[in-house]
Amino acid sequence: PDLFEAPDYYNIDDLLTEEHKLIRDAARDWVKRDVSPIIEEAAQDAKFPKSIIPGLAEIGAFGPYIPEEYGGAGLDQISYGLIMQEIERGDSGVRSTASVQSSLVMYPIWKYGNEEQRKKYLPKLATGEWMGSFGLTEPDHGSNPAGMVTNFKDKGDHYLLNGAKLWISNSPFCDVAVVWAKNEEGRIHGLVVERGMEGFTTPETHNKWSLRASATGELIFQDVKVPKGNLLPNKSGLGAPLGCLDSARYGISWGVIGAAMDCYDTALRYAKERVQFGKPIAAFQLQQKKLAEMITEITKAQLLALRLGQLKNEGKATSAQISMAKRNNVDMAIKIAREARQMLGGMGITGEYSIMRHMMNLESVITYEGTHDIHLLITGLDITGENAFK
Ligand code: TGC
Ligand code: FAD
Repeated sequence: PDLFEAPDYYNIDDLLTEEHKLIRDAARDWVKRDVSPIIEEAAQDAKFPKSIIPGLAEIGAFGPYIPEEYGGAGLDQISYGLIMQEIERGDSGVRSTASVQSSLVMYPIWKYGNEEQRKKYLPKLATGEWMGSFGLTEPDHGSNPAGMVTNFKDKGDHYLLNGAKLWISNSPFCDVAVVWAKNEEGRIHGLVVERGMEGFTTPETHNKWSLRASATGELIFQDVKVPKGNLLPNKSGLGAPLGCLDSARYGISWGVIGAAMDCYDTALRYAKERVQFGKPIAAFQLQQKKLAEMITEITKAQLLALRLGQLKNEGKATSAQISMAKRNNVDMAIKIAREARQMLGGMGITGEYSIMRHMMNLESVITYEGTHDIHLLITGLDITGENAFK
């Protein structure tokens, strides 16, 4: 099939460096070649396509901004965003795998780990030889992770970990999991749990209608003996996992632009070709309204993400600014997917086109990494000083 173009209505490319464009184009080419042709079948079969792991590593999707000395790509935040955009043009589930590996597994090991931990884990995670997962959410604690009950006790030469995490991306095949748990004083710490540790299991969650090409599951800990050297020593408290989320949410604010662009491209092309009542449906005002609003919203989202990327590069982006971009851009993408799907009529519900898959995927994206409502309340707290969570 004729694969995507990239709408750039406000010449945003002129604001990118040559390096940004090279990195973006390499990711785009790889997605066209290695993801788009296989992703529909993977989603229909509800299987994560493991064959794409080396390709993800090659385009720098595992640890784009992690320094090269640890195997990362050593790129800036805008490059990270552009890579996420191109991957999610293919599929949000594939982008999820990259987000988790980079921002939720490599980032905490890099930022909160010691040198020994960085050297042990980061290079293997960067090549995809080891895949990681991130365990924060629990069956009874989703939006409110502070209430978590997963805990560890100091047993002298090791920790004893007990509890369970639910809705964990990559869990069924992960080699390592960064797990957030409370110590005996109730303080939250990150622990690196490795597959093979006795009492650690990762059952898969089946029957999802969303992110079907991404494997989701549980992390269950029954008296797991975790070596003391696996505790991330340099940061504790809820702020530690929330710091990782800031990085992943930022990547999502770019990623979903890719999904929206793919829906828009597809709907525009279809509308020009599909003839009803003697003219292409693109000639009808109602269809033009949909397309005009889509490109307007994509353009606004691009500018928001780019400015946020500049702030991140300068170390100035606040968590509340990141929440605003995640919330706005995911909402933009899901609305575009819903409108674009209607524009394809009956064809829109089939796997011949990517739109319905994007639409269903985005139902997860609007829920994970902080729901639409939670991000609104973060903005509300930031502008009023009143905390609606407490
Ligand atoms: P609160 O009292 O506000 O804060 C506790 C401590 O954390 C600090 N903090 C942050 N630090 C870094 N980054 C942030 N974004 C931070 N937000 C807060 C804060 O300063 C404080 O530090 P200290 O030193 O004073 O202790 O915490 P709260 O319990 O009231 O909760 C606030 C709330 C609701 C915003 C937070 O719990 C939240 O964001 N909830 C949503 C949960 C969530 O997003 N879960 C995501 C799980 S991972 C996932 O979904 C992966 S999907 C796969 C993929 O990415 O593709
Ligand atoms: P709940 O917190 O129970 O929320 C239910 C509803 O109540 C939501 O609409 C919410 O907005 C609303 N609500 C909650 N609190 C408030 C409030 N104070 N005010 C107003 N409304 C409120 N987690 C991980 O740790 N790691 C992962 O890798 C991961 N991957 C995921 C992959 C998928 C496919 C999915 C679906 C989820 C994943 N998650 C992961 C979990 C995700 O982060 C949670 O689902 C999300 O944080 C919401 O938690 P919950 O599902 O328990 O919903």
